[in-house]
Amino acid sequence: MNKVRAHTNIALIKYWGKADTLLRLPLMSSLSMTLDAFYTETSIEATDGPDQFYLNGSLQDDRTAKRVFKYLNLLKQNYGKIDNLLVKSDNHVPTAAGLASSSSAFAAMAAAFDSYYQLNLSKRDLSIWARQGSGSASRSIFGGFSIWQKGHDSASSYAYPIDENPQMDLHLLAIELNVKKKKLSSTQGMLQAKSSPFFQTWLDRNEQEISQMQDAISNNDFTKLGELAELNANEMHAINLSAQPGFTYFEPNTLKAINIVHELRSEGIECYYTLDAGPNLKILCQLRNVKFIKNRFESVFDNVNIIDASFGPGITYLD
Ligand code: 2P0
Repeated sequence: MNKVRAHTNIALIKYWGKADTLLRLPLMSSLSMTLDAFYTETSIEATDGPDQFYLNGSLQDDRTAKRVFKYLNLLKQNYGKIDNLLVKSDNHVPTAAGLASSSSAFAAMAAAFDSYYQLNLSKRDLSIWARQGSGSASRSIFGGFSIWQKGHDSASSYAYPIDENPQMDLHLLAIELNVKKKKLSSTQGMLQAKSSPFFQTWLDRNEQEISQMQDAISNNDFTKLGELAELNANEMHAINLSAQPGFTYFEPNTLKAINIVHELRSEGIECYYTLDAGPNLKILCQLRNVKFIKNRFESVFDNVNIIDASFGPGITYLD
C-alpha cells in the first residue's frame, strides 16, 4: 500500500482567475495556511480490472471519477505508465462546500501516484502536478504557510513553503452554515469573474497584497494578517458581485455571520473572516478567543457545526 495524506489549505490571499484553464495557470500569486483539521487520504495501485475510483468507500461512476482519471491519464502519459488504476480516497472534509476539498484531494492524488510508481518527484514537481488537478492543491504539498507563485508557464507555476512550522497563535474556525455542494464551480466562477470592471484592479493589487501578507507573517502580526485576509476575501467577492452577469456565493446566513464578526470586534474580541467559493465563513482568531467566539456563533445558529483548525503539515506518507 502507499497511502498518502494531504491537508486542505485556506488562501489568505486568494487565487481567483486563470491565465490558462487547461493547465490551471493563475493570473495571480496566492498565499495560504495549511489546516490540521481537514485532510484527504488516498492510495493508488494498478489493477487488472477497469479504472475505479472509490470516494469515502463508494465506487464513483459520475463526473468525479471522470475528472480523476482524466487527471491521472496526464500523469500516466507523462511517465509512460499504462496500468489501469484502483484509486481510493477518504475525505475528512465536507466535499465542495467552500472548504476546498479539491486542494487536499489533488495534492494527495499526485503524491499517491508518485509514491506507487516510486518516481521520487521533488516537492516542486509534486506541486506542479497537484496544480493541474486543482489550482489550490499546489499549496497543499506544504504545511504551515505557503505561496503559489503564478509563474509564466507550467514549469514556473508552483508553490513553495514560507514557514512550515509557524509559531504564530492563529486559529481558523470553520463555521459550517451549509455543507451542500456549491452551485457554481470555482472554474466557472473564476471565468465569470473576469467580466467585472474591477477585475484588472484585483490583479494589479496582487503583488502588494502578497508582500504585505508575507510581512505580517514574518512580523508575527496577527492583526495585520487578519485585516489583509478579510480585505482580500471581500475584494474577491466584490468581483463576483460586479461581474456581468453578477453572482455570489453568499447566502443570507453568510451575511448574518459577517455581522457577528463585526459585532465581536466592536466588543473588543479580535477576529476576522475569510470565505471561498461557498457560503461558509472561516474566522481567523487567537487561541484565547476561540471558546467565546464559538459560543457566540452557536447561540445565533441552531446546531451549527464549528471546526477549530490550526496549522497542518504538508503531505504525509502513511504506509
Ligand atoms: C483559493 N479558491 O485560492 C481560491 C479562493 C476558492 C476561492 O482555489 O478551478 O478548486 O480546480 O483550479 O483550486 C478553489 O478552486 O480551482 C480555490 P480549480 P480550485 O483557494
